[in-house]
Amino acid sequence: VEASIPEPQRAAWKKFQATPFVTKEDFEKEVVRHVETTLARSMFNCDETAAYAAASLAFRDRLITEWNRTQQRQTFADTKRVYYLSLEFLMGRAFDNAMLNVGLKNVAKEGLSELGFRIEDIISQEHDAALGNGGLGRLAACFLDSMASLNYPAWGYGLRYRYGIFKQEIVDGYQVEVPDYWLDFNPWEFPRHDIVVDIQFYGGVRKYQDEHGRNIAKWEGGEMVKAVAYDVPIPGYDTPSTNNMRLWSSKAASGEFDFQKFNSGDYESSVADQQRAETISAVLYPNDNLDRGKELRLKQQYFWVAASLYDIVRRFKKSKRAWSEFPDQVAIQLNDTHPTLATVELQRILIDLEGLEWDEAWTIVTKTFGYTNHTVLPEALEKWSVPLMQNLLPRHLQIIYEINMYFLQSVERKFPGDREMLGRVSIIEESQPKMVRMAYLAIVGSHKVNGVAELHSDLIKTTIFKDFVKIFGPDKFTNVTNGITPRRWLHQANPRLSELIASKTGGLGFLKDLNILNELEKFADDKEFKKEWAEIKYANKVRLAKHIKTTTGVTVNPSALFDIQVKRIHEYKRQQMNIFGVIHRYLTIKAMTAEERKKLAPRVSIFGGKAAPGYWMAKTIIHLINNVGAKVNNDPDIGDLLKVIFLEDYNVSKAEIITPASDVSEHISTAGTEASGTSNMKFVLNGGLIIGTCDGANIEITREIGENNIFLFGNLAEDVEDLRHAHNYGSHTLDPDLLKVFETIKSGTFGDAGAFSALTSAIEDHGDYYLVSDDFHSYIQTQALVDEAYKNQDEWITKTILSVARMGFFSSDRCINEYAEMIWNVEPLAPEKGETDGLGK
Ligand code: H53
Repeated sequence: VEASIPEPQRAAWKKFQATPFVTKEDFEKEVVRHVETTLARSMFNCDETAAYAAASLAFRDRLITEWNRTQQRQTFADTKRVYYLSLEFLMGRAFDNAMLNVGLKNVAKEGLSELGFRIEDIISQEHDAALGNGGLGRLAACFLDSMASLNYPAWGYGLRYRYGIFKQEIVDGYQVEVPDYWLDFNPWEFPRHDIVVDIQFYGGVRKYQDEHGRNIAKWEGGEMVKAVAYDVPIPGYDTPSTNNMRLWSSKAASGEFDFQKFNSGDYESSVADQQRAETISAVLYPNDNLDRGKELRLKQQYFWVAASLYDIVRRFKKSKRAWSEFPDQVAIQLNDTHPTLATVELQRILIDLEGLEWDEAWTIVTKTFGYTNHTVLPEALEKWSVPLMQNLLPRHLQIIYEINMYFLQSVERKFPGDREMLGRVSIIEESQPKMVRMAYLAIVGSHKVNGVAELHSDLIKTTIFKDFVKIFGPDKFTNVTNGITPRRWLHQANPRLSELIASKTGGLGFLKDLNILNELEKFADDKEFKKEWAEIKYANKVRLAKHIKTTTGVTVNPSALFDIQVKRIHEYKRQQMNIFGVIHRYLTIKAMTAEERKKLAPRVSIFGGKAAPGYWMAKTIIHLINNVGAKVNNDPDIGDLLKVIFLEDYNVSKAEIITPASDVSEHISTAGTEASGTSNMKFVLNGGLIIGTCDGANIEITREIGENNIFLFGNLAEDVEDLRHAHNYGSHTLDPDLLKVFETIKSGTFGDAGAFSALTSAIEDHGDYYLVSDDFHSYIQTQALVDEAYKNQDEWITKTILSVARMGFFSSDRCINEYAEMIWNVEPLAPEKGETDGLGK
């Protein structure tokens, strides 16, 4: 407030306030200004990198002006805000998205052209912001886009990793990890050196009574680290609303470095302090769906959560409201259990720092938080060792014990004498060492818990969280099926398809209300329309074929059926089943007569995805795919009938090229293991069909688009447990076709046979946990159905049109509205028409 300009002088501010450019000329002026002043270059040394930098800065200035107005509007309106806490935001590129969302891509295109550049070349200069592993991080990014586009007052809070997810290189068929140093030049962030929070670690707790006889707990000593805010503007589509993603970066509390130590000759330790602090936000852990319990990860979690809550609480306190109103002003969503310590931290702030009573504080906490669960995989459920937490966060551990005590007392009241129940639901697992079960803590600390697809939300209620449904009642548990933003995943990735749809549905309105796609149904048999539709798919396949050629050297035929599986490499996602199927196809073709071969639809099997660096089995799958490719692609007897491609370094910007080019994509996880999946939605929205299991969102996609338009196969989730039991305790006979594939691998057809023994023996000798053998036959049969169906192009195209027409449900706008209504209780705050600043003047 003190920094506020007094009323008489505000007129000058208003007169000279920044005005976002709208014309091509103004844009060009801004670009040239940035080249000549910000970058200190000129027209004589402006390459594409510099042009990208200047054009982005021009848009950044524009965004930040709207950002300021949006924040002022929200502050003046003083309504409830949402805070989305996520350790991952897999944003991809920002420039193209910014141009499209503010509706100035054509202006920029023409402006850049007049300055001597092609916009595509400029867009491709940008390094992906890859602060995430896979689905969870990309979902957070889609949610930010939707929240801004729907005018919700919402902030994302995350960590500003110096290194995002590693870059993947394939060397001799093996994955090699290369660091992703992405911050070299990032025009999309604003450092806020004035927004700095002190974060405490280690130390101890002193308990005493104050002069009023109240019990006080004081967390003292230990280590201090600074959290510095970096803000990234998030522009909404077709609205001036521009939200904020605030990322925290760690810095040594003592400043840059300790000159005293330095001067006294202790150079090494003066740098070490600084480095230890900066390590906290240095790197994104590269595991997807796997918890490894590393101390630095816990440090990251607390660092981020404590800084974010300090910020949120500070903002709330400015309004001078009573604490009881906190949940009316603040909704915090926990994206998975990673930010669960936030519930404990808020409780600590309220009781230790603000002097509230335990019960009053805990009521505020539980009303504030919502928790989204994204997995049932046991290896992904976070647990922290009690000794580790005792050391790093002694006060928080005490509070967790107290939360648990009150919780268990309430369970005891509800289920008197049920000691087993108490053991099962306790937040503390009585193991050696004891562990804090973060999912249980998140449930107890939130008012709503949601899964991310119907099957998944049902599963968590009947399996991992069954007891909690009995304790809290079923209403605490709900479902919000995931979605994707049509702005990036249709309009940006597939501009021609978007244009065609716009020409038939009366403009780009479908990007704001995806149900408008429904109007395409009437063109499902329209000859002219189908022709254009097919031409666009073909062009997208040509684009991908070019990418394949330049990155792998392999020539693929764009008329072949493109069969794509791109996602993190994981045994549960079953890329191994896919590559075994490819080998089976190879063997089948080899055994075919020339006549039979003529009838076969040529196929390109395309894979992409990263393996966690420590996940040996996943790396072996990548190795096998590459070796199969090397063999098949060079077999003159096979020619165009089959090609096998592994695309290096799958990421968001590559997904924008890959997704529009599929005929079929594979979503073939063991039933009950993939919580939702979101790439399935992207592929269908871009006019590709799916081969998939009855898992995650595949089920709802089927419900929406109709079972004639999807290739489903395999065992159902409800049968998985029995099958696993039979593998281990009954007789386990393997599929004969699969055994032939194994024989071929073992004979050395794809190089060193020993290299792949872990893959085959997981199935032959170790119980086939992911049911590859059980599903293999139906997988192969369904692939044959795909072959047959693809031959009838006319029907195939109709299927893809009908599917796209029925995908409205999977917009992330629908999800966000559901969260807003069911969980957050927040309303959008739309800018008024003609509004020019936050004062409404
Ligand atoms: O979250 C996606 C789901 C997907 C699920 C994924 C996910 C991660 O990427 C990482 C950790 C985790 O617990 C879950 O695997 O099924 O679509 C978004 O909800």
